Amino acid sequence: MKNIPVSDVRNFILLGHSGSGKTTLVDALLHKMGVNDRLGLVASGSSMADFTDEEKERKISVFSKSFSAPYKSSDGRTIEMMFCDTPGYVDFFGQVISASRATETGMIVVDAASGVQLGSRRSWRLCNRQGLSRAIVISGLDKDNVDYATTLSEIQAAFGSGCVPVSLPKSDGSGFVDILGKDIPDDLADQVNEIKGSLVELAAETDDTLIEKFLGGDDLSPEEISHGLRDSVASGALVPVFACNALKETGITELLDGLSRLFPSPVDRDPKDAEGNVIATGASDPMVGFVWRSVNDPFVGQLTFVRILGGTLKSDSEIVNANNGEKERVGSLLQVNGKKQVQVESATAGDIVAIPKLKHTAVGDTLCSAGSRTICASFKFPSPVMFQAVHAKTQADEDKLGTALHRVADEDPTLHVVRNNDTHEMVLQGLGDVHIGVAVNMMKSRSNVDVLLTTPKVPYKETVQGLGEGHYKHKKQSGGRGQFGEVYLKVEAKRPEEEEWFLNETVGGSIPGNFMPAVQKGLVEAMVAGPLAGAPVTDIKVHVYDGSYHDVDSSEVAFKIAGGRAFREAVLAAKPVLLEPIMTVKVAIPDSSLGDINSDLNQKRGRILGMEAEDGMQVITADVPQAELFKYAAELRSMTAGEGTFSMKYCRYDVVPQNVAQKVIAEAAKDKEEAH
Ligand SMILES: Nc1nc2c(ncn2[C@@H]2O[C@H](COP(=O)(O)OP(=O)(O)OP(=O)(O)O)[C@@H](O)[C@H]2O)c(=O)[nH]1
Ligand SMILES: [Mg+2]
Repeated sequence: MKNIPVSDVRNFILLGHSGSGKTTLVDALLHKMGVNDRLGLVASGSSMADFTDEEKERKISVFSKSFSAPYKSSDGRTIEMMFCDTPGYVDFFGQVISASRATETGMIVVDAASGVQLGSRRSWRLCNRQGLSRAIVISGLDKDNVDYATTLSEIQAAFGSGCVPVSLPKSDGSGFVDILGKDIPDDLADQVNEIKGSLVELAAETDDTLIEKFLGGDDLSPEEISHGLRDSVASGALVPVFACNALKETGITELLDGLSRLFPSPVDRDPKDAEGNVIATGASDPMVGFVWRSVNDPFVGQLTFVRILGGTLKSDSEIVNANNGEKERVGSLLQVNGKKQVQVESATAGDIVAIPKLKHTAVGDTLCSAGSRTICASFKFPSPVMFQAVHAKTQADEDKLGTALHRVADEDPTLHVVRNNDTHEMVLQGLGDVHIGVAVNMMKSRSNVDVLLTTPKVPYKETVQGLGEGHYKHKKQSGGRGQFGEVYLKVEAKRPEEEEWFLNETVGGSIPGNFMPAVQKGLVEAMVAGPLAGAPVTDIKVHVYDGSYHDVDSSEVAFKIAGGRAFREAVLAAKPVLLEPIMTVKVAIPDSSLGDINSDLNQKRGRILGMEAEDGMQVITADVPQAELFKYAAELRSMTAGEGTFSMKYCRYDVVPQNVAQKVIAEAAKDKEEAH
């Protein structure tokens, strides 16, 4: 794709708390590398990275985007730099997880004014999990009341003493000093020497000649030191800490030089497949590419973003999707830098390219040369925590709703569209209200579909807790042939270990055997909508023990009706109750919110199961009715100033308390009335 050897390629993901300055830094880097002829600004909507309407409107990043360009470093080498900007807002963490699979190094941006935040820690953990090398960039040092030393010590306290500065702010505020570079101001000489000494000691762990040279008083070139440091950086023992002012564009050259010197290239790490086998990275090895992103481009259509791990991907070729065995035709290959798309002929290890119009490939799949088969581990994304029922505004919207929903969900593995067969609603599930809001806007802008969101209906069920009798005689005589069927039955709760739910206990042919299936059908139909709130009846056992028939007038229809009516009567007599789904939630919050969150969970009818400290947070485990949780993601965030997160999974159905059940039953009756 380019004339730069892969050993001179460096791939970075920028991650961190929302608003820490990632996009601003990417804009500064792109300006410095000449990709943009002016500095793009998030605030004025001119950012090269936050270019979509969604991002310009909200002034936050929503999508991960990669940019690459050659950089001529201060030591004269040309390095291909790739930066992937990611959203810090937790609703879009799926984007960050995806992008982390396309890169070797995580650059965690920390805003000097805010220090280490929850998003910084979340980023650190993700880099750990993915085995990425790490850099930390302290930005925003031009802001009021910030102090570099305080921020640095906060970083070291949070992430360890392996976080060592490699650039420092000048005392007069005029710029930054590259610790491994030249032109160190006198007033910083001692501090720089001390840091340099500790860096050399680290480097010397892998290179004896270096320490001898250093102790002998020889000047070590940045290249010598950096070369020795690369192993420590790759192993995570050293996390270089940079400082810059992205908005003022100072410290950017020092940052680019340091990044190109200290961090691994795509071939310095051995990429592995799902089974742990090393993937060969040479250009002539079989091609292996990992799909980390998919976008519906308004002009080009479906664009699949692939990180090449080994071999060469060529335009106008045939490849295979290793996950499903389907062949895929590659027409053109695109290098995408934000809005700019350039056609390229081929791509090798370390490159990120987009392939238009693949038919059988999804995010998380592996693409291979025809004839070879390597599968990389797919993603583990967070489960949804926000649920909204989606309704089309008009009939025209209704016709396109399914397609529009699937279009947005196809490119976002953290967004799910689930049809609830009990409530008959289409439910959009995501990671927060902003996530769902963006999906709704995209349905409008891409598919011109207007939707309304409502709190989803709870999939209640009904059952009984006692024994109830029911009887119905269906008798009609209106000229011609009449209708007759009479059924006596009892209902009671069915225990899980019992298999049979329908028991024919009639004697002497009081209901002839040929009408029994009709009685059963009547029961099955009545169970679809129980007598309390129209919810499905579950875990129930029916004993049909008597009845009567008429030689001429009895029919299947008559027995079906009699069965259904007798069943309703019996359920109402058998202490019927409403059941609701209960979820087990794990809520992670700072200590300071513990009291508020506990009392809120109590109000939500939650049962606290346990509490433990984890990663500096308190994690509460509780069983909470689903009805209380549809908007919990948003509520929790506002109660904890954005710091609280939670996950949940279905646990069981449980009886709805009387006072709540009465409201649900009244609502259901109102809905039924309105529907008539
Ligand atoms: N003064 C000052 N402001 C900055 C600096 N970096 C970013 N900002 C401002 O902080 C705000 C947020 O910056 P972004 O670059 O959008 O932050 P981000 O990390 O990309 O945020 P998300 O996309 O939400 O994760 C913007 O208004 C920037 O102008 C900086 O170095 N100095
Ligand atoms: Mg951003």
